[in-house]
Order: sequence, then C-alpha cells, then structure tokens
Amino acid sequence: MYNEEIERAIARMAEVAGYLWQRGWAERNGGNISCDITEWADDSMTQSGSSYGPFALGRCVDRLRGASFLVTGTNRRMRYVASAPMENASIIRIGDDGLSYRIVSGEPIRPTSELPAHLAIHNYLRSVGRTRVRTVLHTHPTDLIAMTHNPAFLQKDRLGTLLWSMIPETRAFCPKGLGIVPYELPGSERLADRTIEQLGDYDVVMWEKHGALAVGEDPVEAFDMIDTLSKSAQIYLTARAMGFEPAGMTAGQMDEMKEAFGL
Ligand code: 2HA
Ligand code: ZN
Repeated sequence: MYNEEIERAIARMAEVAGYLWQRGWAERNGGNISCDITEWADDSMTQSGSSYGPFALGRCVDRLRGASFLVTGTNRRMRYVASAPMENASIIRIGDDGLSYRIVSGEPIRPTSELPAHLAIHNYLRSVGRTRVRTVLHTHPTDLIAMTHNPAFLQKDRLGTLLWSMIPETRAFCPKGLGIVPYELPGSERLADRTIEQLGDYDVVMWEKHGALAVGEDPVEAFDMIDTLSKSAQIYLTARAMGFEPAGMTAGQMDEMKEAFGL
C-alpha cells in the first residue's frame, strides 16, 4: 500500500512496539513512537483520498512545515501497534503554517498525547542538523522509572554514571549517558521544553517518575539504548536484592572503555 521505505518504517515501528510490550514497559496505552518520514513521503501515503484536519498545534514548529511523521495513536496499545500498526498509528503532515497538521493515512487516528514533545524534539533535531535522527521513542521501563523515585539519583549524571558502571556495554552503547527531566505534566509543552534542554547532551533522558525517552536513527536504535540502560538497572537491583551495594566498574575501567571504543 505504501512505498517501500514507508512500509519499512512501519514494520520497524511495529517490531519495536512488540518489544516494548514484551518488556512490560507498555501497560495499557503507555508509551509512544514517532518517525520522521518526510524524505520518503509521496502520494502513496494518501491513497485512500481522505484526510482529516486541520488540527491545531499548541505552538509553531517552524522547521517542520510540510514534514510528514508516522506516529502512534493516542490511547492505542503498543501490543496492537505490533500486530496491526496502521490501525493504531497514522501518518500526519504538518501544515505549511507550522501550526497545524492533517492526518493523511486514511483512518482518523489521532496522534499520541505526547505529540507536543515529539514534534518539539523533531523540530530541535532539524535545527541542529541531526537530520538522520528520525525517531523519538517514549516508554515506561519499570526499573529505570523506579530509580527516579530516589532524589539522590536526580542529580546531574549520577544515575547515568551508576548505570555505566554496572556493565561495560552500557558505557559503550549509551556513550552520552542519561539526562534527567524533573517531573512535568505528561503531554505538556513544559515537558517538551525541558526534554529539549537535555537533548543537547544526551540521547536518552528519564522523565522523573514517568518514563524514558530516546532519540535515534530508527526505533531499534532508540529501543536498544533504553534496553541497555535497563539491563544496568536490573544488575543494580539484583545486587541490592542480594543484600549488597554493587561495587561497579571503577572510573579507570570506564575510562579504559572510553579509550578503547573511541567514545
Ligand atoms: O501515551 O505514555 O506519556 C501514553 C503515555 C503518555
Ligand atoms: Zn508516558
């Protein structure tokens, strides 16, 4: 139905939606995914002939005028995004005014409640020239969220450094560490703004007491970084459950990783 590139983007989104469900990170409608598909946009997206909108955006997304996004739907379940992606996600096109969008993929599936954050992030990524970073993924990883309930872990780089020290892979595959966004109302412009503040330094951020958000070239890359951090959180938790504080890799061992992998 869609062109090959868009079909591939849909398949990747569905694949990762399945992982989020299997991981237990997507209770009910938890989490959301968006992919910038502007590069591949063509008439195949609007084959059904019908489109819905315009719907107003809260603010202008200047760099996204005319851009197209594949976005999971509000109130839709990740487990069904996995099994029937285009019944639970839609393609939207941002208006030339940068202030509205239309749903162009046929079914009137309204985008995620976190659309303000997703679009603000895509807008930001374009503004800094990171045009290959096309995916924004938000999910609810239980272990990592639990850690944000400890105020000590909310200090800058404290949680990221601890997680790096649990296993070499995390230092290697999540080289920028983990940003922290203090609690804000889900779906709010303030949450969007505070997230962007962190994305200059980090590709993964924790929304305090809410969830993780990652940017990546595709949904798999974004998922893998959160999955790696979650592995570290599991090691930490397992050690604590066994009754001891894990020693962690030393700063020297982590520096050695940094050198060896050119991080
Ligand atoms: O999509 O996870 O943050 C539901 C949410 C909101
Ligand atoms: Zn959420």
